[in-house]
Amino acid sequence: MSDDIRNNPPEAGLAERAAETRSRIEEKVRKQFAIPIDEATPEQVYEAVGLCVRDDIMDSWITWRTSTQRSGAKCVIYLSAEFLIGRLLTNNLINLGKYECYEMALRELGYDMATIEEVESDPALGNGGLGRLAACFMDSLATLGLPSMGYGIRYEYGFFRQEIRDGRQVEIPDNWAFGGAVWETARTDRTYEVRFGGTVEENWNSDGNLRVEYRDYQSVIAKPYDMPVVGYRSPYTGTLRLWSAVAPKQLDLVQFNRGDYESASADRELAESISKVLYPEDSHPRGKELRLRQQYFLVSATMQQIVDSHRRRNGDLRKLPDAVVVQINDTHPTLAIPELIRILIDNEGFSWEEAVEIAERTFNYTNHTLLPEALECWPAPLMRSLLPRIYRIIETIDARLRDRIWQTNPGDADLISRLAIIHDGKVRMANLCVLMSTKVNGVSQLHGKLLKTRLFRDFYVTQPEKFLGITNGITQRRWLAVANPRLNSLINDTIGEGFMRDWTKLEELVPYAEDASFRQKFDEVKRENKRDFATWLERTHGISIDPESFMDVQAKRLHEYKRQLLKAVHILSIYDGLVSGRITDMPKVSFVFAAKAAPGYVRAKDTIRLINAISRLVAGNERTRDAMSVVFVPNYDVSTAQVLMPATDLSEQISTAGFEASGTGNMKFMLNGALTIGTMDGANIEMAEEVGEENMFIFGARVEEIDRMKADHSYRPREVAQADGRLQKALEHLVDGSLPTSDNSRFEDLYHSLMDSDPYFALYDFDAYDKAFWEALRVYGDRDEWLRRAVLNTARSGYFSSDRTINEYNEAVWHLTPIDDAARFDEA
Ligand code: 26V
Repeated sequence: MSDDIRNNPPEAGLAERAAETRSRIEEKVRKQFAIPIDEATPEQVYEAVGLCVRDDIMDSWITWRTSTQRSGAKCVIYLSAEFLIGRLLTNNLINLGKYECYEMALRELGYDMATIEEVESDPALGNGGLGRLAACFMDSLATLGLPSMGYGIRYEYGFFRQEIRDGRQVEIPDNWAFGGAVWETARTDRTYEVRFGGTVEENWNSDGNLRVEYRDYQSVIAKPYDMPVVGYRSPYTGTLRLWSAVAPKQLDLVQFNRGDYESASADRELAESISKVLYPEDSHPRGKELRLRQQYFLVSATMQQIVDSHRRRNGDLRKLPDAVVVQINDTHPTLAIPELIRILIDNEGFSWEEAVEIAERTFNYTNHTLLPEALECWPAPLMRSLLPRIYRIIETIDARLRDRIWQTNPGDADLISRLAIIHDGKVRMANLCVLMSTKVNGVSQLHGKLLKTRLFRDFYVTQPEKFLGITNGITQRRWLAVANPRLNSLINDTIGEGFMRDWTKLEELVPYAEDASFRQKFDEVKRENKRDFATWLERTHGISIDPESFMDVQAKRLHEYKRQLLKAVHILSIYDGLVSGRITDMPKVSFVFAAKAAPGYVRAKDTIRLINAISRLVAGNERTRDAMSVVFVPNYDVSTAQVLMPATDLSEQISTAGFEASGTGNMKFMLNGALTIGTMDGANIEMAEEVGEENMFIFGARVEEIDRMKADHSYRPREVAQADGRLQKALEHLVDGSLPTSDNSRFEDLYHSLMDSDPYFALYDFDAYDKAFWEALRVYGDRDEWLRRAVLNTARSGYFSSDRTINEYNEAVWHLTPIDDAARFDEA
């Protein structure tokens, strides 16, 4: 990456600073590895550079941490089982304003920045949208100077690495920490004990206080690792604290002394397995005991620490909600609520009413999905035996809720069964969250509305003020400055650098959509990004792609509701059209997919197999191979997204209306100048409001239409297929043996899922999709018109900055004072 394209023109003093940085890097290599720099490997140089950057961060981190703590400013705790942070070196350098300096220093040492950047492992501590959102939020919180801490789990193995063998997904363990440790600081001084199992005994003292005794429990020690979160040119540095599970020391000793070596090591293994691996599912929670252990481990350590620090600093735990607000990221951290109640009652002597009141004022809950199968429910017996005290507290919450409903709606047993926390032998985590939170939000306007009218309707009726929609966002630092330096500097050269800190500035680009010379430059950026992507794809995966072709990209988790299958069947119809001669003048198109499937989700994995078979089919036919190609990019992760999105022409956002809560990939593509082909779902609706429907390719059934078909069971997919010759023919490929697979297997299950039930209305929307697709290609043929729309998409994407999102959370939910102001208060 050359100097001039990573924003900031070279300034006076750069050479001096680079020279100083260079000697610091050399010194680090000597001290760290006992070698001179010219003997260092890229890995060693990466580590030395990382440690230098870390040194640059430390002072501001310490200063701001202590000054926020002392000022007593209210702080948000973002509690999440996932933080999909991606690589940190470039991001931190850009946010610090030191990218050019380090790049120059490295160049003088004979290294190029791109090589060093790629040494860093990409910590995949999340599954998809929900985890990446948490990372974007941390960036915005730090940039906006809002006092914040993220709390999560330091999984030893993150989301699996995906390889494609014989067209199938193979999962490989991902040991990210190897090489990623540069950014962490272990805080051995701040460990907490988390207890599982055993029995609890509740006794009332003579003074009328409850004494709860825990016996025969297993202990696990939670050890925190802190990572600095560097804000963009912000004096504030936030913290991400990830807990790692270790076995308590005395565990070995007691049992070893008894000569019970086997159970000593079994217990140790059980304890340490808690933070071993991220569950690679995001819509079929499987009720696994280890997952419940993970959840409680995260929230118990976090809540103990929060109460502890508050007690030390403020003394009065009644004031906790004035000092701390907790945001629960989906239901995974729900147990934080009963855990806080437990700590307040059992350790701090609060009454039930006081403890519940404090908890209700402390927590807020974000829901990320409407899929019924993704709603977490834990078997009551499992929770009772693993977390006896927590289960008792949930039972009490549930009993009191039932009493209240019985009083307000006497005899309405149905209402009770819908609202209850414990029902049918299961603990419903979402109901617990909604009941106990101050605010409950969806992640787009549509999603917020659907929470009120569907999922939480019964709660909404009695507490409408609780519910809101806050549309997701993405950080422009990572998704433009880091991922697309060319477009970033074109924008900087045109309207100045203000956009990095002020999302409203981007719309100053709007008039440039009419400026032919600007469009030309915009086009050139896209072309070069496509070449970079093609080079990267060849180098990393040995896959070739024509950088001059139209890039049509669907990149996201693999799920039926996201309808990769609709796209795949449509590609088959194009194949047929080219072979039969029905389609003649089509620009060369590369259909690019990137997606990981949950290891146990058979239909999703089958869809990957299908896409790869189509890829071979197309490449094997001389009438199609030069007109199109189908590329499956393996191992979709944050780093892949960073090279793929800037190179995309057409972004596929084609979920069944009413199923995609928001989407955030859609926003990243938009920011990077892709046009969207999409349904009126999630945040697509708001994208259309921002850029205008005429600058997108909107198609397909709306929520109301889908709802109607679901209600009256009127949809007959087979009839839809039979009425459309092209669709019928395309579908036949799945079962007629024409698709090349290594074992001659076919795709009967996928075929029947579409023909017999098609729960996500893929065939229903096929024709509308087809028309929208050809319209997109038609517009692409008109270069000026396409570019005009592409520029407008970038220019109108500012609204989707996570800075806007975080400001909305702050105004509606958290009520924090930005640190600059708080610091001023402190001085006064
Ligand atoms: C569920 C489970 C179940 C148990 C195993 C681990 C696990 C991990 C995650 C989930 C929930 C996934 C929900 C999710 O990622 N939703 C996505 O959230 C994005 C951010 O709000 C949003 O843009 C996407 O539309 C939504 O699908």
